[in-house]
Amino acid sequence: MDTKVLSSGIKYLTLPESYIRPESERPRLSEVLACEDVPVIDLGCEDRAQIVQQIGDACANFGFFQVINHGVSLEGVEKMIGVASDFFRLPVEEKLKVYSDDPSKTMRLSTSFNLHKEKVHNWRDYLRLHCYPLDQYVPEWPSNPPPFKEAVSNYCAEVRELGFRLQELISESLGLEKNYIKKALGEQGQHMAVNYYPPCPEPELTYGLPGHTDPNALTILLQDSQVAGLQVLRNGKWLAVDPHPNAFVINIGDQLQALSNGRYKSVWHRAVVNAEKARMSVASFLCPNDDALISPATQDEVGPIYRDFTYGEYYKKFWSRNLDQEHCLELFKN
Ligand SMILES: O=C(O)CCC(=O)C(=O)O
Repeated sequence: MDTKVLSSGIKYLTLPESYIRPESERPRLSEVLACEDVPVIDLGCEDRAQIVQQIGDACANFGFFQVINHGVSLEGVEKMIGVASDFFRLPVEEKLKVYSDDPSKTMRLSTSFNLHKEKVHNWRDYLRLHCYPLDQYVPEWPSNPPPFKEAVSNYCAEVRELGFRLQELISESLGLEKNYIKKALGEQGQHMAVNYYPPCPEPELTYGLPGHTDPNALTILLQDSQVAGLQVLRNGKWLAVDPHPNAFVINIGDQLQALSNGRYKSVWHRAVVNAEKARMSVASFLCPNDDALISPATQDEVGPIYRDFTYGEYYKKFWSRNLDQEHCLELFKN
């Protein structure tokens, strides 16, 4: 390959060798079914107890759900998508000004997942941004396209509010006081991955992102409204989560699985690619403070499943590995 990113303008007629998964690890797209009972929770509903109940059920049984009437403005979402698309349309030389494959960088355009740790690459470019506190990180964000910084900052602030609202509802659904999760996670960080999956010549042989769970607390995912690609694992089967109009997909991350002592599931999900169309998604991650001690919030007969750890320790471990390895949380089991 002669450029560092996939979104270089080069058209690939066959899949380069370094992206081809061994037979046993391929996505088997024809076997994937539609996820028909994906919970869609209306946050505009006046019956809070009902919302709490729905969220608790979704977290325990699915590890993810979608939300509508979530309070993030349509204008904010449209501007976010607009600047993200414009960024990936820039000439490759311009994009490469912010390229790095060093995961410790707080702003970078990169490709695949963790280039130096993985054996097979993934058909994805992504712009990864640290987003909180905004005044610390915005100055280093791309200034091309020109409206990027303003549109993304506004979006980040709105999504952060939604995340906190969800954490309150999740706390209540665990029988905890409303502010429990927010207090336990300390001053939370916020990261964003703007994912761009170009059309892929052989989607059966590779992934945009292979199956993984998110290492953070909560993920708020804006899916491409036109092109499907997100799949979740449920009862051993991969199910396609088609975009729902004006909804966000909410994923429970590893930290809420640990904090709930395994009651809530950090959902396995993956992104597949397709031959005709490029796909974008914008994942916003709420991350505990590095010093936050993650320990079970609730007592139950099984005793603590995981040892106590700080988020800083967990995050370092996560990025030292490849996505395809055993679940990172397994390494913290008692
Ligand atoms: O593109 C998607 O739908 C999933 C993205 C994702 O899982 C991630 O960024 O961690």
